[in-house]
Parts: sequence; C-alpha cells; structure tokens
Amino acid sequence: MPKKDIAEFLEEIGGMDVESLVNCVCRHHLSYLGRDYGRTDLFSLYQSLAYTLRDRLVGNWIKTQRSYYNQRAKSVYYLSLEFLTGKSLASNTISLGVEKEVTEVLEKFGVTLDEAEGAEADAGLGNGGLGRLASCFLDSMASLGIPGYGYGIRYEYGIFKQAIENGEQVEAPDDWLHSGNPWEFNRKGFMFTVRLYGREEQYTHEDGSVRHRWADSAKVMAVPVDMLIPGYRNGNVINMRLWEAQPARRFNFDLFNSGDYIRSMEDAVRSQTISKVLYPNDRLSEGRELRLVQQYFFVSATIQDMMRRFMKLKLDFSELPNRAVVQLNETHPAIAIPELMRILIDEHMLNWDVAWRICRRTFAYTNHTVMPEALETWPLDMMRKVLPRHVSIIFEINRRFMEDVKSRFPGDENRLKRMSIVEDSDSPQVRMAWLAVVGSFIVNGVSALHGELIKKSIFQDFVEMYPGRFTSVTNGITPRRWLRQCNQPLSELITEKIGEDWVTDLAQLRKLEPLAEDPEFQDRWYKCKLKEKQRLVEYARSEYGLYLPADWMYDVHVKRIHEYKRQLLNVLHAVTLYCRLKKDPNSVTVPRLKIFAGKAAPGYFIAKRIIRLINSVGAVVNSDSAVNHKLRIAFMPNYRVSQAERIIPATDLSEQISLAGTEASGTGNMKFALNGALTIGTLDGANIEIMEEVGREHMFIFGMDADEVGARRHNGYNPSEIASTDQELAEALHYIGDGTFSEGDRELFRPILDTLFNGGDQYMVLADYRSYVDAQDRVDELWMDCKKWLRSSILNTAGSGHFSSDRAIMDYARNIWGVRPMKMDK
Ligand code: 26W
Repeated sequence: MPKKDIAEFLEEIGGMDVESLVNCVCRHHLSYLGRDYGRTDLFSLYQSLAYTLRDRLVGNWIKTQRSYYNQRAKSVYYLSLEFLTGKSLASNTISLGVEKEVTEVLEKFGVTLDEAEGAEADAGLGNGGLGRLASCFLDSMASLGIPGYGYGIRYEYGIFKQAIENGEQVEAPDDWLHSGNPWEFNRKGFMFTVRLYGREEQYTHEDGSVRHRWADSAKVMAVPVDMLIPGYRNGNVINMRLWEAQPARRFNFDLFNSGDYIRSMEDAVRSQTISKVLYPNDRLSEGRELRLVQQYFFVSATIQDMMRRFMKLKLDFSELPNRAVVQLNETHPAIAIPELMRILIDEHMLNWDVAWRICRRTFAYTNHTVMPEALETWPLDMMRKVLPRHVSIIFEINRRFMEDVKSRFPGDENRLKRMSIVEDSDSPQVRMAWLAVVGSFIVNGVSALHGELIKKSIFQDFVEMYPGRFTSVTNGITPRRWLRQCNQPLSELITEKIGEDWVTDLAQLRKLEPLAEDPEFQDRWYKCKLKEKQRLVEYARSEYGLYLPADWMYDVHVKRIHEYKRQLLNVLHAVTLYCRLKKDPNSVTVPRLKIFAGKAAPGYFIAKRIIRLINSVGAVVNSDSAVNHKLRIAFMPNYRVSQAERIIPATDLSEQISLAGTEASGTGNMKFALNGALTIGTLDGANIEIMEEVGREHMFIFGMDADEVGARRHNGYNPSEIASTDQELAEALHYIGDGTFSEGDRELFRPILDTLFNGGDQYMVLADYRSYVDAQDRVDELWMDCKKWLRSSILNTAGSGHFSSDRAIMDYARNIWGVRPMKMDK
C-alpha cells in the first residue's frame, strides 16, 4: 500500500479550476478513449468530461462511506425496483459547484453545457412517479447527509422509447447503455450468489433441533454496479447500487465438461435475462415469473450486502434494527421480509420469535396506490417453484398472524379470510401488500389524503388490528433538478432577490410573497417564462420537428397515459373549444397551446387509443384556419425526465385532473407549481396540500371531491343522463364518434366512447366535465388580466417550499427511520 493519503491522490487528479479540468478532459481523451483531443466529437467530449467529474466525486464518495463505518451510523436501505435518474451531467456539475468552470471548459471546445448534455442518454430505469420519487429521495439524502443507499436493478433496457407513427404509439427498446455509462463503477469483486428454484429440505442439526434448508437450487451472480450521487455542495456522495445478473462462474460445469458447450452457454444467457429489461407496466400486476425472479434477485443481493456490513460490526443480531432500516418502495421488494427471516433462521440459527422481532423492527413499507388492480399478488404455485423455502416461511408468518387475528376477533371467519396473506381460492395467491403490512413496523401513504384513504379502504382490517402502524409522508421533489438546474432564468432572478439558500431550504421561497405585486418584478418574472418558452420552441423544433407558437398560453398535461388521470377530459375540452371556434372564430379569447406527453403501457389498449385521439384531434385542429389562430395541440413523443426539464419551466397551466381519490399524490403537480405554473386540478392527492400552501384563489379547483365521488358511486351514476343534458358535452362526444377526427371512420374511437357509455365511465369523466370547462373559462379570464396572472404565478412558486424532497426525507428520518443528518469525518 502506498503511504499516500487519498487527499494526495486527489491532488494529483487535479483541482476544480478551469485549467485542471481542461487537462483532465484531455487526459481522459487520450488514456480512456484512446483519441486525439484535438479532433473530438460531442459524444467523446461528454464522456471525458463525465470521467473528469467522476474523478472529483470518488474521493468524497470514499470519505462518505468511511464516515458511515467509523461513526457506526444507522443507515437507510432504500429498496426500489425503479430509479428514474434522467441525465447526470448538469446535475452533478451543479452539485459539485463547478457550473461556471465547466461552462468555460466546454467553451474552449466550442460547445455549451446544454449541447454536451444532449450527448448523454437518460437513465430511464423506471415507469413514472414511483421511480422518479426514488431518485429525488437519493438526491435529498445526499444533500442532507442522511446515511443511506439506494438499491435496485441495472436494467440493460430501461423504459421503452416511444415514437408516434400515424398518430399511434410505437415502442422501441431503450438501449441506453449502447455507448457505455461513464458515471458507473462496475464492482465485479463484490458480487454475491443468488439462489433460485430447488426445494426445501428438513434435516437434524448437530444440536439436535430440526431445521430447514434450501437444496438443489440454481445459482446466478449479482454484480454490483455503483452510481455516485453527490449532495448539493456539501462534500457528501452516496451510492446507488444497481445489480446486474451474470451467470454463476461454474455454472453448469458438468454440461460444459460433457462437451455440451452450447447448452451451457444457453443457461448463461438465461441468467443474464434477469436484469435485461424493466417491466413497462405502471399499475397492472402481471404475475410473470421473470418479474418475481427480478424482485428476489435484487432483494437477495441487497440483504446479503446489508448483512455483510452488519457482520463487520460484530454485534448481536438484536442490534440490526439499530444499525439499518429497510424502506420498501411499494411491495415490489416485499420478498425481503421472508428473505431476512430465512437468513436469520436457516443461516444464523436464530429461533423464530427472536428473528421475527428483528425483522419487524427493520422494515418500513410505502404504499403508492389505492387501486386494487395494482395490488401485487403472486400465484402460490409459481412462488413455490421459484422460492420454495420462502413460501413455507410465509405460511408460518401467516399461521401465527391468523392466530393473533383469531384471538383479537374471535369467531370472525370472514375477517380471517380477508386478512390471510395467502388467499384461499381455486388458484391461491400470495398477497404481497398484506405481507408488507404484517412484516413492517410502519406503513405510509404518500399524501395526507392518500394516507387517510388507504386506512378506510384496502387496509381497514389492518388498522383495526394495528391502529398505530399507519401514517403518511407527503411526497416531494428535489429543488436542485426541478428549479435550480432546469430553470436557469427563474433561479437567477430568485437568487438575486432572496439569496441562494432556497436551494437547500426551499421554505425560504416565501420571501418572494412581498414581491408578487411589484410591477417591475412581475415584468422580469414574465420575461423568464418567455425565455423558457423560446427554449422549448427550439427544442421541439430540433428534436421533433414541431413548430410551437412562442407567445401563447401553454396548457400542459404530461404524465403516464391512464384512464384515471383523465387525459380524455382534457381532450373533451379541446373539442369543446374547437366547436365554439367553428361556430364563431371570436368566441375564444385566449390563444392556447395544449401540450400532451406521456407513455401508455404497451398492453393498455384504451390508453393507446387515447394517444391516437389526441393526435387525431390535433391534426384536424392544427390545420383548420378557422380554429388554429386560437387553439393548437402538440403531442411530444417519448416523455422522459430530460424532456420534462424542458417542458415544465415553460408551462403556464398545469393539468392535474385525476378523479378525486385515485392519484395517490402526484409529483408533477409540485414541479409545475414550483416553476410558477397555475394548476387546474381536482381535490386529489397532493393537489389538496398545494392548495393549502398556495391558496385556493391562485388555482383552478374543480369537480367532485373524494367523498362526493364515493357518494355518487353509491347512489348509482348514470353517464348517459349527463351527456343528454349538457349540450356542449353532447356535441363534443358526437364529433369524436362521427368521424370528424378520423377521416370519416366511426369505429376508430368507438372503444373510447364505449368505456363511457357501456363501461360505466369508471373515472367519471362526464360527471366532472361541466365544472372542468367552467374552470377553463375562468383560466381564460384570469389570463386576460396579465398582472393578476403573474401575481398568482409568483405566489405558486412562493408557496411550493413544503414540497421539497428535503422536507419529505426529514419527515421519514424523524418519524420513521430514526436517523439523523451526519457530520462527515475530516
Ligand atoms: C405491479 C405493477 C405496478 C408498478 C408500479 C403497480 C404499481 C406501481 C406504482 C405504485 C405506480 C406509481 O408510480 N404510483 C405513483 O407513485 C407516485 C409516487 O408516490 C405518486 O405520486 C403517484 O400519485 C402514484 O400514482
């Protein structure tokens, strides 16, 4: 070992000044890329700049890890099957505090930071809200100094790429690793073996006790690949460890020796498929074996990694919950509960009661949806085949749990049936949410409303059993990416007025309140918005060949396409405006650009047809000169984190129009408000809390609330009746059905109309139509009063402090994890 300290090595790597950075970029060109830096292209420049910055993260990363160990800090294990990181170049540049320097370095090569980041692929290892939340949380943990790790899967293919052909979604693979990922460290030396299949076996231990073990299992290797996540200018760097599946080294050695080389290679390929691709469903539980294998694969490797660190401390097992807390992001990693039981009982020979107490104090579970179709269940037979030992542990957990329920509620057979972890039916299922509730010390919802709703609906029985176990933590978003980085003009204006502390203490945005009515400030606010619109115009033109008007109202609806999110309601408004304009070109006062973006799950027929409808209405509206002076529609293909960063700062009106009681929280809603958009929305998810912070008069709230939705359902809801009593609605529906937007084809959109009239309009689009259109009319009215609009816009930003993921993480740290921000060792 050299006697040198890390600091000395880092000094050799170089400093943060422009000259050192340039030298480092050139050196990476030579020694990593094997290229002449005098003749570089955009991609290799991006790569060597990324390596240059990674060099400057790794020292702090090692220091952070050492501090965790030296201080014996209790650490958070954030387990998530999804992380939607997006791009890292700009974000890491800002966190390192070298924006000016990097801009200058790039200037020397004739490139802007925006252009350099254009060469980076989005890390799209998630579907939507749940995955992006996980990434915002890692940013906040790093920025606050909360000791912790993110754990997930390094999918070779992330969320599919969406193209629009003939108005329809077409999926293509997302080959994001095609040219390599300069941010990651592959740590082959620290891999673990993961077992699958086989059978459970009983044996007599040397102490005479009857024990169980897992026999004849297949093996696959889990290789850790680390992405460094820096905190904002605080010298902390935390780790996101993503597991990659590789064939076990001696995989099928027998076949290999017997000369069946090709078959042994086939098995190797099969093990690599485990980390091949992200499942693109954001709701429907598919029940596919490969998905269960993915879940167990990453959970097993993660728990082994956690136990490796814990064993180094040489403490009693009962100390585990004081050193580690595992946060389960949804039930996707819930198999961790029986896995820890298995390790403690089968491998460390603890008895059941002791092991269970440890488990129960280690896990916490976050629920992200009330919708029953998203509740994960696994066919018992399948689970028994893949994880035979875990199934028998789950049965024992359930047997004991059922005893408890029986003694609490004697004679209540129905309750036992409802609460059983193993659903007893012709094709028995394992209910993962029940397992997660029983095996955790706390369960949280993701907004105040959602936290209450889950107590009254899916978890009601469990609340009666364990009243203290349920709580909520309202989601948040990182102000670094979602304002500081994505909206330069607004960030600079805010910093000029209130200083730069808002970046790590978002509540300070309240200081903008007194400026809301200042005409000079309003004018500058307006100019910032305009700049961001111009930037979006340029982006839409160069990326998608879309020509957007720069000075119109931008009315934006971007998120996954789903019936409950009611993009259809927005389309009905568009068609209503179309009808009004056709009758009288002066009937609409405000020129409005409706922007849509979002992916539909590839197997979700109606969602895909809704995309087709948006594009079809757009095609007619945009080319009709009787209409297109006041209304245009743009569908931006392939919605993703980096696209959101362009759209959100340019938005005037944020559409958050889910049926009340269906959107657990929403986080897009927070990003828009933070960037000064006004929300048109229902009383759903975190919209309610945004309203409490920002003030109802600065939003456009409409429609039924969750209670009214329940009552309406209860009393019998009749969509046809509504359609027949509202003339504008009837007209809009008529045009969708009569071929106006489908070149005379009356069949194309019939399935959509069928969901309303024959499917019972599950998401009550028609019930909220009138109040939505009226709210949109109020939007136009306020828009005409520029000063009032700007005042509300400023107050939206000023009121968004509560929605920082720093606040959310501090809530988790204090109320759930029992951890504190850590001072780093020198
Ligand atoms: C089993 C398939 C599956 C996959 C993903 C089921 C359910 C999911 C997620 C729970 C869907 C999701 O992303 N939920 C969203 O989570 C966000 C973060 O908490 C919330 O803001 C959104 O309201 C919620 O829909």
